[in-house]
This record gives sequence, structure tokens and C-alpha cells, in this order.
Amino acid sequence: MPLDPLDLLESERWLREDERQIREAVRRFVDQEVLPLVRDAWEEGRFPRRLIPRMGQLGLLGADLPEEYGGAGMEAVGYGLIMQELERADSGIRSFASVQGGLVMHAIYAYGSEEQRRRWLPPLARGEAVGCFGLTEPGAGSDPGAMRTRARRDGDGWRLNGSKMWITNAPIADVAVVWAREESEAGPGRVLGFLVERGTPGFRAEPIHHKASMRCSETGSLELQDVRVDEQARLPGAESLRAPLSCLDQARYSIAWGTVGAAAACLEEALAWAQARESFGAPIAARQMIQERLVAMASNLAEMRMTALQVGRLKEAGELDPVQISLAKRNNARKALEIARQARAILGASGISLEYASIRHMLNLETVETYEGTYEVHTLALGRTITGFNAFGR
Ligand code: TGC
Ligand code: FAD
Repeated sequence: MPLDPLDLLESERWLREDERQIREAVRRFVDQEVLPLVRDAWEEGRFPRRLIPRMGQLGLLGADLPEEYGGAGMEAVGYGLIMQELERADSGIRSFASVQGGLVMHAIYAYGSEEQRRRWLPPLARGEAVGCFGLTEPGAGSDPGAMRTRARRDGDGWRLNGSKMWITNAPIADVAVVWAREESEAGPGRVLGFLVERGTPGFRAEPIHHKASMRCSETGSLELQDVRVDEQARLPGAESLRAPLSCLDQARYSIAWGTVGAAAACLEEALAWAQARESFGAPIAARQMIQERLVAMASNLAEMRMTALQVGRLKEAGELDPVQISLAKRNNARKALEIARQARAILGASGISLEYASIRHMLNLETVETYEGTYEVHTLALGRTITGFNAFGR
């Protein structure tokens, strides 16, 4: 069998049959129902909402959660392969699924009350409700501990004040997981999580326009002005920054896999183009400099696949350290971005056209490199672990 240029280290060998079946099922869905929609959706700057119930029917939302809450009890590698196939279409499609499952449903599952779980997880899994996760603020992104959103006790409930920025799914969300610092006479205290429903007085979600990246993902801001919620809206298990950061681990894991899909789509497109496109009397694929680019892309992709698979197996064993997720997110996002840039260049002028996928992936991957912890944040997290010194600044 000739080697697959999209899988030079044969990561495929280490997948189980049931995992291959998951991947093939999602691949069919993506080819038949997602890819025909994404280009127009991206150009028009909207998420193709008709995919939401379909993703629910196919069990792609919160698939790793237990069946009693609407999940499929799926193991980590199968879950990762879902993310890989969704991002092969577009990072915005994967983002929808990883925010809904990894951030919102996971927050409710891990930190919510039984009542909150029963109320929200099944409709979120079916795609009948949409959630968003509000951690980042206009003045606090990489340093969420500096958040200014406040939760103050108000009788047997809470009053929330503050704003959140750059929140995926915010404009279409039925429920927002909002992270706020407790404020009392003693000053700022614990970081708490609240489930704030659309329509709650004082709560507004507005779309962010003019994005040049992640255009087929809905991104918005959240405003909270004296929003009154009951104690039952608070996630009872969340008491510190550790809670939202542990949710980020889930979404960063999704990115480690999703970026493999985006990178594979770019390499596939560039290779086919290079083999067909002639210049100076021969296919450009026959030229050394083009081969050098293609080899760098294929080699990076092979490493990305092995990284995703290894963190997946560690996760399945319950032995995945958050800093290993930092490594996988940091390296795979950067490599995917480099692959997309190379693909765009190999396509020449056609590489700037949305008729092809590479530039769309390239622009999306600029976001992927930034959100869920920037390249620098993960560098510093790794640096802190390997040197023992904290270089973040605080
Ligand atoms: P630090 O003192 O390090 O930690 C505070 C507490 O949290 C614990 N912790 C973690 N727990 C689980 N997983 C992790 N990855 C954790 N990192 C830290 C830590 O052990 C500690 O616990 P405890 O019990 O001792 O209190 O906190 P710090 O303030 O120094 O900040 C550390 C830093 C910079 C790494 C962290 O704040 C960070 O990760 N910053 C980046 C913020 C970020 O990634 N935001 C993402 C927002 S969501 C998003 O972008 C969604 S995009 C859509 C999509 O996913 O598709
Ligand atoms: P900053 O923190 O201001 O960083 C600016 C630059 O400074 C970066 O290059 C950074 O790496 C660098 N930097 C910061 N600190 C240091 C340091 N100590 N040393 C060296 N360099 C440093 N957030 C959510 O909560 N929920 C969401 O659903 C969500 N979705 C998003 C969707 C999109 C499309 C985008 C673009 C962002 C989204 N985010 C979301 C926000 C995202 O997580 C933040 O943008 C990210 O964490 C970085 O924060 P910032 O933009 O404030 O940049």
C-alpha cells in the first residue's frame, strides 16, 4: 500500500474499528451537508443554523457525556475524531460544537446541580437549545483572573454586573454560562459561575461584526446590568478560577484534534493543485521548492495527528495533564496555520479566492491560534512547568 500523504506516520493504524466508524459517519455528514453550506455562510458572516438540530440528531454535541444526560458516553479519541471532521469543513463549525459540548455542557455537567443538568443537558445535546461561555472581557482575555464582572448577594439570589467580549454563539444562545467574581463587603472573592437565560431583564447579547476570521461562527458580547438571578442559577460546584479553566481543557483538547482536520483539508487541496498546475512546461509539484513546501506540510500534519492521538489516549487513561493539553493546542494550532499559509501560497492567485478552502482555513486559524489561550499563554504555561518559574508577570 502506498503511504497516504495526509497520514505519513500511519496514525490510522492506532485507531479502533469503532473509532473509524465514528469518523466515517461524521465525514459523510460533513461532505454531504456541511461543506455545501460553509462557503456562502462564511462570506455572509453567519452560522448555518440548520446544522444545529442535525448535529444534535447525529449525537455530535456533548458526545462524551453520559447517555442519561443526552450524551453518548464516547471516549476521548472518538470525540476528537468528531472535532477533526467538523473542522475539516470549517473551524467555525467545530467551534460551535466544542463550545456547546466542551465549554457549556461540560460546565453544567461538572459544576451544575442535578436539577441544572436535567434541565439543560438533554436539550443542549439535541441541538434544541444553544449555549455560550462568557469568560473573556474587554479588559481581561489572557488573564481571566483580572475579570471585572461582579456577583453581589441580593437576598436569596445574586445581582450580576459586567460585560463579556468575543463570546462564541452569544448572539444565538438560549443560555449563557457567565463567570463573575463574588463581591462582598470584604472585597473581591471567589470566581462563581451562573446560568443566565436569554430574556433575563438587564441581560443583552450583541453580535460582533466585521470579523475577517471565523466568519461562519456567531461571535458576540454580553452585557449584564443589574441582572437578578436566583441561587438556583449558580453552578454550585464552581468556586474558583479552576472551574472555568478546567472547562477550557475540554475545548483546547477539541482544538488539538480539530486543527488536524483543517490542516488536512489544506494539504489535500494544495497537493491536488500542485500536481495539476503546470508552469514552465511541467507540473509545479515537480519543482523542488514546491516539494519542500509540501513535505513540510505533510510532515507537520503527521506530527499533529500523533500529538492528538497521544493526548487522546492519555485522556482515556485519565492521565492527561493540563500542560500536555497546552502543548497539543499550542503546537497543533501553529502547525495548522503554517500549513494553511503554505497551501494558500501554492495555489498562487487562486489561493486568495474563497472558491478554494485554504484561505478560509488560514483566516480562521488566526483565531484558533488566539482563542482558548494564545500561543504565548501556552508557551508560558509550558515554560512554568519545565523551569519551575512563573513568567506570566503576576
Ligand atoms: P493559576 O494560578 O495558574 O490557576 C488558577 C487555578 O486554576 C488552576 N488551573 C487549571 N485547572 C485546570 N486546567 C487548567 N488548564 C488550569 N490552569 C490553571 C490552578 O491549578 C489554580 O487552581 P487552585 O485550586 O490552586 O486555585 O491562574 P493564573 O491567574 O496565573 O492564570 C493562568 C493562565 C494564564 C494559564 C490562565 O489564566 C489561562 O489559561 N489564560 C488563558 C485564558 C483563555 O484561554 N481563555 C479562553 C476563553 S474561552 C474561549 O476562548 C473559547 S473559544 C471557542 C472555542 O473553544 O471554540
Ligand atoms: P490579550 O490577553 O490582550 O493578549 C494580547 C497579546 O498579548 C497576545 O498576543 C497575547 O499572547 C499577549 N500576551 C498577553 N499576556 C502576555 C504575557 N504575560 N506575556 C507575553 N505575551 C502576553 N472567550 C470566551 O470567554 N468565550 C468564547 O466563546 C470565546 N470565543 C472567541 C471567539 C473568537 C472568534 C475570538 C477571536 C475570541 C474568542 N474568545 C472567547 C476570546 C479569547 O479567548 C481571547 O481573545 C484570548 O484568550 C486572548 O485574549 P485577548 O484577546 O484579550 O488578548
